[in-house]
Amino acid sequence: MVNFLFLALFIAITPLANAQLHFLAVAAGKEYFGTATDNPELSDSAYVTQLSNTTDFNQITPGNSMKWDATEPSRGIFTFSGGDAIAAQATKNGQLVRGHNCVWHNQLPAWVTNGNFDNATLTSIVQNHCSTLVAHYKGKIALVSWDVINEPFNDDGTFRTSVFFNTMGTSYIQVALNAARAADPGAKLYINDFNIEGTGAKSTAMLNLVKSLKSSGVPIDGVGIQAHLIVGQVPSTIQANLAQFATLGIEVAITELDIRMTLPSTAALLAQQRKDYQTVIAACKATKACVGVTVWDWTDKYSWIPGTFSGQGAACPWDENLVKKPAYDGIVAGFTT
Ligand code: 9MR
Repeated sequence: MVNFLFLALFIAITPLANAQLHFLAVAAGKEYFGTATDNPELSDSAYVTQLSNTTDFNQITPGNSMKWDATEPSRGIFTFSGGDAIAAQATKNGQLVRGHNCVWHNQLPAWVTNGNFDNATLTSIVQNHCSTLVAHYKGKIALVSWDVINEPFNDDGTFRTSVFFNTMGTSYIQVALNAARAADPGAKLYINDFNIEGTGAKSTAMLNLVKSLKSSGVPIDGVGIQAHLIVGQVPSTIQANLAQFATLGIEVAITELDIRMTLPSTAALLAQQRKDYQTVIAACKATKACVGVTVWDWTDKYSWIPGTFSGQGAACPWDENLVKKPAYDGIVAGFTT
């Protein structure tokens, strides 16, 4: 109660320009506002200062260091040093963590991709990987959720081919979810994907997958909506789409938000980006089941976008010099209006 009064007072006296994203998220009924981060960035002290500003970020997601290539580089040999460094950062700051991720077609060691395992062997490999990874962090960090399955669909809503799908069919999904549940019964288990922000074939496929998992008694607590978006192209159905997921009795989260543009950035593009951030945040705010929002790093200095989409960038709410952009005010407006 005292905390709540303090928070209410803080928000009341905080001018918009200094508004704090986590406090505003909580005032809007959410559990967290957070950001991705990555191990190489932790040696940048100016970066770490803002990463540790828990009035903006009370949640972090490791961008890479809990993935399969980092955590089980050889079969049965687990290395948690990178993930543990992010976990230690979160614990030091009192921040929540989203675990990311157990099973993904990308960033796999060659021994998994090229192992030619049969169904039974790969099943036990997936089981062992998920249970060892999830068990390692159980009780060590303030975990909000695990992305147990990452990016299972193609954009047309068909299942993505991968070593897992090709060998095990869709059973890899339930194998991973069951293993994660057994390893940490308290962790919320998510399936996470991109291009499911608006209604459409891929979002429908995700809805159908969740329905079928639930009807078979497979544990599933949430859907992560990545939201790697493009300035001026936020789907107009985003709020309706979030509402559809909510009707399944699960939670949703915006897990990897960034909104890219073709460079150079202009005042007009930054103004549109501000609106776009506001639209996404407002959709989460309006959806009770939407528990939080994570940006896929907070500064353009460490964004993945320019390295993947040539000529594009400026996708984050802070610029390369760690200065807030209009997008920051868009997030504030999304939570407060
Ligand atoms: O941010 C991550 C980047 O540093 C890696 O190079 C990349 C490799 O695939 O993965 C990025 O994170 C991805 C996330 O794990 C899943 N959704 C898409 C993200 C951007 O590619």
